Amino acid sequence: MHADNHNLYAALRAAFPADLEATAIETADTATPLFYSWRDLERGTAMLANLIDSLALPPASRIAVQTEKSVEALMLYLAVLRAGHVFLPLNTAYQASEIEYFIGNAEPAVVVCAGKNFGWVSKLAFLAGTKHVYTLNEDRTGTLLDRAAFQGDTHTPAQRGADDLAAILYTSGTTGRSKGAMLTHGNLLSNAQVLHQAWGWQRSDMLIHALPIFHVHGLFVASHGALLAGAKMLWFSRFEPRAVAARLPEATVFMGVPTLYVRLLGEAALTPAACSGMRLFVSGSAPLLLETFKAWQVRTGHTILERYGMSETVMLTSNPYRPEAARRGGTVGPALPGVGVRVHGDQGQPLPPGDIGGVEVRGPNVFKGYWRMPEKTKEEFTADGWFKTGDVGKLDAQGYLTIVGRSKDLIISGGYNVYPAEIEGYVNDMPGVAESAVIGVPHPDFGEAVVAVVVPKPAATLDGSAISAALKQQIANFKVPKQVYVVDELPRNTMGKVQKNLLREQHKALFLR
Ligand code: MLC
Ligand code: AMP
Repeated sequence: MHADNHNLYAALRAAFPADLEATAIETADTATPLFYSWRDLERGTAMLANLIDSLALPPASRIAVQTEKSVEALMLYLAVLRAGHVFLPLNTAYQASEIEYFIGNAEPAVVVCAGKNFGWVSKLAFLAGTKHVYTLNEDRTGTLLDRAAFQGDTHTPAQRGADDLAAILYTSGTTGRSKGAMLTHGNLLSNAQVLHQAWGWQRSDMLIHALPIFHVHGLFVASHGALLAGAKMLWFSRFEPRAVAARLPEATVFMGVPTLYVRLLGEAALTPAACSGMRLFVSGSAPLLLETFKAWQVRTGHTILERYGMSETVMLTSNPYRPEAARRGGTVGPALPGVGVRVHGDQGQPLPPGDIGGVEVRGPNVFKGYWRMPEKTKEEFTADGWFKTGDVGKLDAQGYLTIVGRSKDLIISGGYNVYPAEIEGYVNDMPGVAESAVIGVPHPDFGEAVVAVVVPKPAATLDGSAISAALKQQIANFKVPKQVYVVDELPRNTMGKVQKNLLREQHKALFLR
């Protein structure tokens, strides 16, 4: 590798252990376990990168991927980095109208999808001008690997600068439409290196990887952590609490959204003995209830380390790794080294410790901007260059951050983001609907659950379950409201604005009874 090549793959490759025959990834839920050595990763990603090179794509082409989780899907991500293009992961739950938007907006040169979806995905992609559509299935079949099989198994990582794009992650959208957060090789590598130090990653670690790989948590925080340490991963294609609990005795690190911890607590096999080899449990992507934090300590003898981040910034804060006693439940810890975190008031004024305001951040991890939205990007940064997270919080005298809420209208359900405006858009388009309000209410498993409150047009009759059923045909399943209420009118303030806080209060006990 050239000394000034900032290609993230090259940095990860440099961390592989000397013994390339050692196991890098073991699958936990394939029919029989599969063992991928470090050499397999090196060769497999070389073949995929050579296939991508053979397409002679324009620089920084987007490669959009909607496939089930597999080691080959992870290799595809690494191969896109290696070839110097831009990885665009898509949630497997997304349906046609959602995929149509992402493909139309990102204009990917290549789309990779599950074989079962090839018909509709390829149609959308070809209509949007995409030239290449491949398939990749969970069982390692599909045209992508068929084609890569003819490629050479050595490849020199493309020369990339720290500021060159590595990935686009679609996120947020207060107006109902997602924005593509552009992350660079430098953003991802700097954050991976900081976490490597902060969490004491070692070659002897074994990470249980049970998160999806289309979001920051599973794709970057977890995978980069293990790869940059040259540590082994035990790979679950989906989270099954019983199966994960059974493998805890072999592991040293686990990462999850709070729902994963809540579900693991339901397993009798979760005991101090099962966790005796563990050195680190990390939680993030949504608030970890103090109740879960404490229950975990009692059941396992371990203190969960909660950290905070987002698609636009990767990781921002983390509770301390050492000493374990310095991890404080209900807080997300101090800023990571090199990251700036401050809390400002409505008028942009700095606030003293303890006061609640908007969380603003800066650092080498902060993204380059929203894809093709320079105006939106500008709005989200302060005049002095800090990114406005949309989270509301407070810092204490020791610099620990507590997230107390969000100024953005966002629901986080089981670690997935749901934008009320997007769901309201679909509901409002249905026949007989005058207007709607979508809110998040407390849920024992998902943290928050999506609920819709809908007003019919005069003389129209609406049925809540029919609205849910219709939404299920249109949008990702986790976005579909768990409950739909039909009401005569929505509560409004004197300015005519819908008072969602009153609706949230009214329905707060819905799932807690
Ligand atoms: C599944 N369902 C959900 C849901 N996941 N409902 C609400 N919220 C969710 N998150 C519903 C489905 O709609 C379906 O309902 C039923 O549950 C079964 O679907 P499933 O796919 O079989 O569910 P399951 O496998 O149990 O998934 C639950 C889960 C999953 C918690 C394992 O949601 C998950 O992996 N969450 C992690 C998300 C994540 O990685 N976030 C990181 C974002 S990164 P029906 O009615 O259709 O049958 C980020 C930055 C940072 O935020 O800081 O990390
Ligand atoms: P995403 O857009 O999926 O990257 O989601 C990022 C958002 O998740 C942040 O802006 C926060 O609102 C939320 N988040 C992530 N980690 C935590 C945490 N530990 N506690 C509370 N909220 C969190």
